[in-house]
Amino acid sequence: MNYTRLLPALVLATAVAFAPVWAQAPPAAVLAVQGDIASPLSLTADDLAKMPRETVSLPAPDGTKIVYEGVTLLAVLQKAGAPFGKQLRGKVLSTYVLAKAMDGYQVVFTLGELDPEFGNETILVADKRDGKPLGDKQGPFRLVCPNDHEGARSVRMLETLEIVRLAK
Ligand SMILES: Nc1nc2c(c(=O)[nH]1)N[C@H]1C(S)=C(S)[C@@H](COP(=O)(O)O)O[C@H]1N2
Ligand SMILES: [Mo]
Repeated sequence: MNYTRLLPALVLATAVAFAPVWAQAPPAAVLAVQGDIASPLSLTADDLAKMPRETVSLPAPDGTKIVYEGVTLLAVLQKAGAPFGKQLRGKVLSTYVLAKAMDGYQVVFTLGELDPEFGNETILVADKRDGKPLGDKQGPFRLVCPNDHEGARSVRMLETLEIVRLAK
């Protein structure tokens, strides 16, 4: 047997066998919107890019500004069928959103603080900072709460938004 002559065929066979594995792009990061909700969602950056876009400017420590871009938390939750407007009355007002991050960090928002007829608070689900996608420690998705005086609810590495209806 002449193994030297077999070698090119072996290399080719290996390449063909592994091509599907090498060609596979890493799976796109998703933001899950789940819980007590009509239409649970898995949103990718592409999905967010097609939704109405908003920007929020925050002062940077060096006196310049940071511009975050994304979709409002209200719009994301509305897309998933969360109750707002006339549906957000009575015991439904005890509904909250648990925002969970990849590092286990979690904070809560209420639907009432987001609804335009109540708190009308703009919270952004951001996927860009100064025009660029967010880096590893920040994203790919994060919350930005421009009216909070502290940064602690601006959840970085946002992974899941879980809607919890306390009163059913
Ligand atoms: N996932 C995650 N997000 C987080 C935190 C955290 O520990 N984990 N810390 C919070 C706190 S306390 C602050 S002050 C801000 C700081 O990040 P920033 O300066 O990029 O807003 O992130 C907030 N978001
Ligand atoms: Mo903080």
